[in-house]
Amino acid sequence: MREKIDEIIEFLKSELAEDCSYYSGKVFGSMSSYPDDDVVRVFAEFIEKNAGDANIFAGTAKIENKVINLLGTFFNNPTAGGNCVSGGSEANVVGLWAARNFFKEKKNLPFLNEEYEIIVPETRHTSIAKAADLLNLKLVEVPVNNDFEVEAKIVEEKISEKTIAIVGIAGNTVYGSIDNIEDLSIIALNNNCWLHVDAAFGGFAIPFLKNPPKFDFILEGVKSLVADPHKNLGSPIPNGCILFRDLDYSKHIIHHLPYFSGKKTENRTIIGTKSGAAIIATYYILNFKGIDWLKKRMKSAFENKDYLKQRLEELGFEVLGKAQLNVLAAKPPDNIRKRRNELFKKGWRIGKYGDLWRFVVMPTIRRENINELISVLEENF
Ligand code: 0PR
Repeated sequence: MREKIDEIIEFLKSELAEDCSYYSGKVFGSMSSYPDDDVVRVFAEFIEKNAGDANIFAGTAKIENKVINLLGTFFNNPTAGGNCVSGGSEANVVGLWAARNFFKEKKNLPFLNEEYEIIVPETRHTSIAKAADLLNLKLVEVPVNNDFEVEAKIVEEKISEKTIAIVGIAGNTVYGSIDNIEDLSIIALNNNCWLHVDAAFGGFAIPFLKNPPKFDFILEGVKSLVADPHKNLGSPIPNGCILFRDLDYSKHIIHHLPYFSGKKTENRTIIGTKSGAAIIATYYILNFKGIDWLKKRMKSAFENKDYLKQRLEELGFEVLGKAQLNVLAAKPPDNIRKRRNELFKKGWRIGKYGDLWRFVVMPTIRRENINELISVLEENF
């Protein structure tokens, strides 16, 4: 049997041959990476855990709560409540679902559901548009400035009695920009509005910038925040987190699974069955590898981002925005732009958004990977 499974694994590998691998160091177009070996070990050890049922996996449920508590403290609110979910997309939907239902609890709403609005930067992630679609809300998109940060003044102008929530992005998918969450928080407070922060990518990066802007629960207006351990924190996929200033903010999305084997039937997420192993691996990282480990990891990612930026600029790329986080959006020079297909065929994966190339410098990217990329870009230069 053992030989048989070895054989089958080789066969599966051959079936997967056309996949790229994060281990190759050639993937610059993705916010995911490979987890450290010790994290893989923890993940594999606890592979059977289903964090979707706290009656069967009571210990796993406690660890999920510990993860939320640790993250609450990390994001300046030790009493935050929330859940681990499948990723940033689900976390955004859950956050905005809670915001909508919280709003709908106000009696005698004069409009139809589909007339209510969420005000978002035009550069929002697709999952915010999915949330609006699923929740039957109108997406009101606000332009961004030259640094790809939302124009807060326009956000305020757009607020009306139909506004359910404002969304701010702390770590933009394409530009790495960080909206002025401090301004958005004041606007939200002044207008009695829910502020949802999408820090899926930036949550574990922004705190390690030299002069980090405020973006989390330290700002009173922030009611919900998304941060994805399966991005910069290096957790195995799937793990995103949705945090609420207070767990009570999510009480209007509670559904029950009454046929469960014990008393814990409450659910505040979209998915039911979910990977306990990923949550336990996240707990391992936060509690045992620790914040200093994360700090070092992000320091290296930022240094490599600065290095890549310099090398790209030497080649004639125009890097846009403040380029603070480990994502670079850059206009390639014509001679390089033409070589995209060739790069793709050689296994390089670089994001593309209109005429921009997008480089995500995940913490697992090493200096030699950048050097190799640059030398390929320099070929026939
Ligand atoms: N919010 C922001 C700001 C994001 O950048 C992303 C994902 C999400 C929410 C949604 O997160 P999940 O993908 O966990 O649901 N950003 C990446 C992107 O769209 C996701 C990704 C990762 C896509 C790796 C491709 C890939 O290879 O680029």
